[in-house]
Amino acid sequence: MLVCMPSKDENDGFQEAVRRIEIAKHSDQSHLDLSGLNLSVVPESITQLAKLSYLSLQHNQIRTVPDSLTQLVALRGLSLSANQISSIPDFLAQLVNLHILLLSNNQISTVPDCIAQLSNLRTLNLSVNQISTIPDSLFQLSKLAELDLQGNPSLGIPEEILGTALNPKPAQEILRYYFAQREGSKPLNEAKLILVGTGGVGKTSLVKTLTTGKFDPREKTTEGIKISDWSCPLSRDEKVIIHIWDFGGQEMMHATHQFFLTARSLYLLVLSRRQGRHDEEADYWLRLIRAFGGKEAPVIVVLNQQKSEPFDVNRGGWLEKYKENIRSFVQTDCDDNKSMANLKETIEEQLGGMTSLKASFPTRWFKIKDELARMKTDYVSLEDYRRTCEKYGEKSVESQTSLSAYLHDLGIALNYNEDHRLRFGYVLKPEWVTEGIYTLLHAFVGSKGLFTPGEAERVLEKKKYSAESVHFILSLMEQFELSFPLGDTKNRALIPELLDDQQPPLAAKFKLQECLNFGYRYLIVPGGLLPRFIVRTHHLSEPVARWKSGVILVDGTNSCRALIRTDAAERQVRIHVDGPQASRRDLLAIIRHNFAVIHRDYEFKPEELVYPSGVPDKPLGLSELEALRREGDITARVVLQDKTVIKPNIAEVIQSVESPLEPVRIFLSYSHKDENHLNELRKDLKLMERNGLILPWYDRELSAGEKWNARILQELTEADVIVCQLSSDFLASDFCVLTELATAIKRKEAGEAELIGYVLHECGWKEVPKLRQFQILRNGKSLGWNKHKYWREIAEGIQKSLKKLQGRPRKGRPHNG
Ligand SMILES: Nc1nc2c(ncn2[C@@H]2O[C@H](COP(=O)(O)OP(=O)(O)OP(=O)(O)O)[C@@H](O)[C@H]2O)c(=O)[nH]1
Ligand SMILES: [Mg+2]
Repeated sequence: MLVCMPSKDENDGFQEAVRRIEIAKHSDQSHLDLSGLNLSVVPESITQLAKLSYLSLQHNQIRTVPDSLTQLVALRGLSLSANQISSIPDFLAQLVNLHILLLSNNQISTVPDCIAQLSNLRTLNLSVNQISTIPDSLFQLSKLAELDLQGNPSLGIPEEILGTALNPKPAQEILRYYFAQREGSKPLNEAKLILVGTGGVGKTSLVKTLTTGKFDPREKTTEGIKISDWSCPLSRDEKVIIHIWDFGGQEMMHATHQFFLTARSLYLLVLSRRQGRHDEEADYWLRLIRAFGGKEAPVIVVLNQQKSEPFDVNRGGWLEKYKENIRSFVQTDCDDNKSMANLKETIEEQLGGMTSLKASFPTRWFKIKDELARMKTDYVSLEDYRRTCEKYGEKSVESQTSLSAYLHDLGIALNYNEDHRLRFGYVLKPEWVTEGIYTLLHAFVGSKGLFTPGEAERVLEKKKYSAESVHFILSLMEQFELSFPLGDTKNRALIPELLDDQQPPLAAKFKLQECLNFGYRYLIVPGGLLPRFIVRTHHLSEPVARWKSGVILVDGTNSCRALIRTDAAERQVRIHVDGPQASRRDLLAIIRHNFAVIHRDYEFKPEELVYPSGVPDKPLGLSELEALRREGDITARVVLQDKTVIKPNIAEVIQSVESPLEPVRIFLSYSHKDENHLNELRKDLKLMERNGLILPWYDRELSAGEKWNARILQELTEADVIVCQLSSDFLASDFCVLTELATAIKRKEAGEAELIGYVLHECGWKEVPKLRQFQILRNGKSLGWNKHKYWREIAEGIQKSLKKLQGRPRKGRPHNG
């Protein structure tokens, strides 16, 4: 028998391990850390720790997993990461209580079937190994939530599917993708190229010259977005299809562009000398790209029209500021073949480095994609999309969703199915949507954004849009917060982006010194910010009190008024609230809540500004004041125009703008199969949400790649109210019942949260004893034929319960203010 003894230089570590095991044995310790001890063998005495729950052996020199570990029957967590292990032994399956198994940074090439016997496993980390296949049996690990397989290139799973180390994707999603792809796959070889820049810089000319080799000096301005496909050779025998999205540069359309800037795309930011103000230009577009296309969205900066008007920019400065994004600078002229060849080469080079282009696409996904592309209609319903997926063997809803995210980002089939009003889940011809929206934007410039649905139909009828599809486009515009229905007798809607530039005389009547003042300072005021705010708060403003860059809101119940307007030169939005002192903070809370929701879409958060009483022109940074308060400072110092110095009380200034009511946080628990129903409720809760009274959360708000399990649990433990949508699918879902419901009950029993339930349809909910803890709305009556009445009553029921909660200090989470 070969006995492995530690070599001399490992001896210290080995002795230290023996010592720690001895201590653990005598103190009945549940955790033992033997990491970083240079161990190649584990002391045999470890077998005496039968009660040990967690053992770390990471960062050692272990080549073979010792079979002594099988004695540690109580082990829940085992880390063998960063060793030199090349195979996982079958006896590991005996550790049936393992929840966490970490084997990253080893040399493992095969995952044995025995892992599937670890039925309690929640986390399995196999990152940075040499794994080339995964056994089908892993699917049996029904509790597995986190599976880290990064750094195993032979598996061929793209990053988008794997997630990142901080935000891994759900394990089942990774496995589903892997097994689907194993049945046959090939690189996707499609990518999206997006051109942005001010009007007239030469975006369309560049596209045409690149794709056809011909330059037309009489190019016309692009209205909306022009989409074209370009078959581009990456190497001698490899061609990729590039979907080019050429954005019209006119300012009026910038706000709308945001909705079509996507991840997994390559961006060309085009500038020309004539357009001037290059630093600001670049800032504006790069911020927009980062906010919507992702922090690391790749950008090539194209300095165009060099022949007639040569120019350069501060390349070093820009690279410093946008190092994650700017990949290259290229000087071009459409009339100069050499520079165009250079641009083409740079694009090809960048495309070559894009992982999404090389992502291995399961064969069945290709079939689905091709069938969607063959469809003659402009859009299909979510059900039709799912049917097509199923026809080609893609039955898992999660995989269907992953595929649709790809199709959306690539601009092959857009999907906006989060909105319950949108009957058509999938838009197959993106141009059909963009042309519809931009046509309407142009058509209603004259009426300053006012129109009736009938007028919209007539405008789009000329472009062969059916009445039904016009309804779809209008719903999409509402969803994008580009327009809203005025609710008047003519059924008119308004696009605030097209409002008058002039502020009404009413605005000048505000006495700023006497107001409660607040503001936001931006690096650049994003296009469409105020129009979007006007859409969100339209229930508080009159038509005459809205203009393109401002609005006056009136809070009828408290007779407070607020003037909100942008000061583009100062890069600020300024807010002035007038009315009874006691109620000003209520209206300000609504305003701040709505800005906060819009700001969520921007990567760069503005600075919040507060003002000492009576001094509307001396802003102080709110976060700085808070820092000073934490340090114990009592007063701030402000030098006025006439050089006198005032010392406002810091706490008073902060308190004057603090929200008197914290929104009630609601967690919506439901089965994904009933998602359409949940959307009905969300519509009815919308107004309360916009008034800052509630903050609803449901798991569709998880961002791509987020650690879903952890985030759901966090939201659950922070919610003030947990609302359960009861149905047979809800009760059949382990996650809904075992995790969400169980946590909800625990929190209710601890007096931390309120529970509300409503019954979607008869499902035997009375049999579930735990549900007695819930306040069941409508006495448990389920959704009948009168849908509207049902949802109104459910929303009213929730509202009533919330009224009781509002203002009451809430347990279970830190309380501000
Ligand atoms: N000489 C020369 N003219 C150019 C070049 N690029 C564009 N132009 C001219 O500039 C004008 C505007 O070009 P477009 O390609 O339409 O510019 P654009 O950026 O697409 O403009 P929008 O669609 O309005 O945003 C046209 O008259 C082009 O012929 C160039 O590289 N050299
Ligand atoms: Mg153009």
